Amino acid sequence: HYPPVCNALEADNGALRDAILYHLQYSCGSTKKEATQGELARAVMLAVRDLLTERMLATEKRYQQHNAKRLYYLSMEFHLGRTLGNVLANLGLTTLLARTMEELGVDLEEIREQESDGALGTGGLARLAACFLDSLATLDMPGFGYGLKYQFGLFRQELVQGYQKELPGRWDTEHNPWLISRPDEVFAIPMYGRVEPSRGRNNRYAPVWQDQKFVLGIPHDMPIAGAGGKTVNTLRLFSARSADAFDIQIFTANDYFQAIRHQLFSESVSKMLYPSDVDDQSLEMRLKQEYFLVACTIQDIMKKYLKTGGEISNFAQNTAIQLNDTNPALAIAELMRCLVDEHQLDWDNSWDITRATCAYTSHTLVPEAYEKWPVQLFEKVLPRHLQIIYEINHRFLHEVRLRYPDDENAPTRMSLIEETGGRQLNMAHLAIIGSHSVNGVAGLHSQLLRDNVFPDFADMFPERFSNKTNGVTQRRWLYKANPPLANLITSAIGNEWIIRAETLSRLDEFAADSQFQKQFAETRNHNKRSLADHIMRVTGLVINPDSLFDVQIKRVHEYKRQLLHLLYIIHCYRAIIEDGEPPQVPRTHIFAGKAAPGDPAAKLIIKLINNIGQVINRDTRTRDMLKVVMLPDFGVSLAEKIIPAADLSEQISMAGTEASGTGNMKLAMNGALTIGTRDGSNIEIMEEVGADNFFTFGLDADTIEELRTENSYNAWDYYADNPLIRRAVDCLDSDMFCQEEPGLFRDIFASLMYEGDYFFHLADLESYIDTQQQVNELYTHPASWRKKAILNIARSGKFSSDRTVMEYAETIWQLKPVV
Ligand code: DL6
Repeated sequence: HYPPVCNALEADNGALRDAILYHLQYSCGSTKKEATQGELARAVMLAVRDLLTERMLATEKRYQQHNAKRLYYLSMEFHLGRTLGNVLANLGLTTLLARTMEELGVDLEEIREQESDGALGTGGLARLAACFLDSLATLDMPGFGYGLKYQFGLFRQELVQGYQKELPGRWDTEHNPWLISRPDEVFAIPMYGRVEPSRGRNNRYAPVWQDQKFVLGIPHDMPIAGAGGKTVNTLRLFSARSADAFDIQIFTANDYFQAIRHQLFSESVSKMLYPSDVDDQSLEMRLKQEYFLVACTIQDIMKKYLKTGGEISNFAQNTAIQLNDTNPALAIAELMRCLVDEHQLDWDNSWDITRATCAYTSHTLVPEAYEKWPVQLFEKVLPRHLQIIYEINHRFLHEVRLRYPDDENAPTRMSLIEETGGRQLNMAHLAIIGSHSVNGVAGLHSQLLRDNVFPDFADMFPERFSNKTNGVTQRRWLYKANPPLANLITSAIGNEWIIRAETLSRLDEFAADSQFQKQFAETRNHNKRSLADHIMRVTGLVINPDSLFDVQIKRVHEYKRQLLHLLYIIHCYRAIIEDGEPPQVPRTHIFAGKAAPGDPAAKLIIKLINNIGQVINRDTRTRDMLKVVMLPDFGVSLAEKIIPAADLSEQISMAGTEASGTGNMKLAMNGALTIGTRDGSNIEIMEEVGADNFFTFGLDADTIEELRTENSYNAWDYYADNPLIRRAVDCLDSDMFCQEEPGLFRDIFASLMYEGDYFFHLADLESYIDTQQQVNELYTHPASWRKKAILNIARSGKFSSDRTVMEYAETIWQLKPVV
């Protein structure tokens, strides 16, 4: 169903103009003459939202008529980016709106720039969730996102003298034109209090949770349009409101200040995404908000289900819940509570329903990312849920003992309650036990989950474990982000690729075609020049648009090894200034990424990138052979500018640490060649595009694991053996890049040389430098480079999130399109 038709609008383009002017007057209280750019943007978005709302209502009606099974995708994070451009692209309205705006004397681009990125989360799982929503709607599947409407989204990053500074994000959740608030559909969420034993029906043990504090959850719906606009699903975000009326004490005491304090207490639940590693207070807030999300969601799902006449016993046949990592894993305990306490179902039936409904995706191999809650805190906030978790654990450990009678440690290893280092609830264990499916997000990741992270569970429930390699939506990341390339592709193979990415393979036959290559080079030059302009505007730095754009854009974290890339840059710099050896091709190294506010090591790496850039960019000896740029405030919109211009994609995490990566897919889909380790989905990208069209280097995950287990890796060996490595690493011990703050980078030197180089930088550096040399050589042969770049695009079809979502739908959710 692509390209879409915009129905009556195409026939009567005055309709869109009238809708915009209507909203300008009645929603913004302004006139065409007086309106600010912000008001114009709001009016445009509201007019477009009207179109979505009609379709959203029609979609819901269709789902009801078909009594369709629904998927609820629970995630604490959704990283949406800007919505307007995406909706216009998916509805095929871009040209019509541009024309309409022209008639109104307004530049559509400027209007689009007014919108800030919807960044409700930090991790790659947040961006993945947004891609999944796009694919679900495009595939006409009843799949709904459920999350929180944070007042403050992901922080905005500024670079002040090279240091990351965190400022409040710009996404306006209060007056966001895309959100439809539903204050009448409020949910009351209990927390704290205590549980009293009691006897219910048939003298059955029926605990009563009492003296709770209530927080109200207000839903806000964001329409999510699929390509062609036939299906418009929703992302439902909850905000927290005070529930004074529920708190009899406050209500009767009539104490104004107490009431306001209570209001603040309640509303803080959705203020921001709380980190769990800062202090006890934010840990408690984090627990409350994770519970708030799952409790609002389960109440909402149940209400909708019962309203349409559903029988509780058939709940799982009609409902699938996907847990986006462990953050929403409490949904398992909450669904049990709802079935047992509120619907008086017996335990075994409730457990069968819960397990058949829930499925869990893990997105990490970083041990600290697996959530654990101190039992004491959990008991204070969610006393009834603790009882339920104890009961789940009790029954589960009984099964474990029966299954592994000779392994007396199995119950300790698999328990939901960890007894060492303070009693803690292990949420990954809860997620595995309470789900019918557990998946990783790339082949290697899923294998490591089975073999290293959860071997006991994989042994006990082998049928539960599977792999679902991630994907990204080609509609945002190619069609919308890179119009010159998208148009070229369409002119060669038609536009089916927009909804069937596998048809990109038709480009294979154009890879060696000199005319196509020439046009491809033109799109690339155009994009590189646009990015160079942007860099000039933001940083004041002039870069050579004909240089090789070497791009590392992702969260800054030690395991992603921005430091390895920096060591290579230092190596090149010293080769120029000391050996008089200019690189074979001029390069611009482009970095962008945020560090977690509580990660000092990552923050120091950001400072190092900036300082290296400052020294190198000023040094006239490097002329325009070598430049280093750090662009601030990485997010979806910035990625959309950088990716279409990238020549080389750096995916250089230590093997065995990156669960999958999705930036690697976006870059390959846009024709960048990858230099990458055998980690995460790099492995599958290399398999798809062919080893000849991918630069790989470094130790693999097994070797690293082996060296670690034998304790036989010693960074000093590499330091001693290779003078080039020594020369690069020594710079960090000197003040070469920190004249004004002597000794600033010694901690980095120490982490490499005295603290064991946990992420094996030195072990991989030589092979990385050699492989970068192959990159240079290939770049001096433009026809060969372009051929490989085109082959990367042609063979990236597998990495569409449409494929990923179809795999989830078929094998986990049993979800069908409702056309
Ligand atoms: O699955 C999406 C994305 C993966 O591509 C990344 O490799 C992985 O790091 C990321 N994980 C997270 C969660 N937390 N941590 N750490 O965002 O998920």
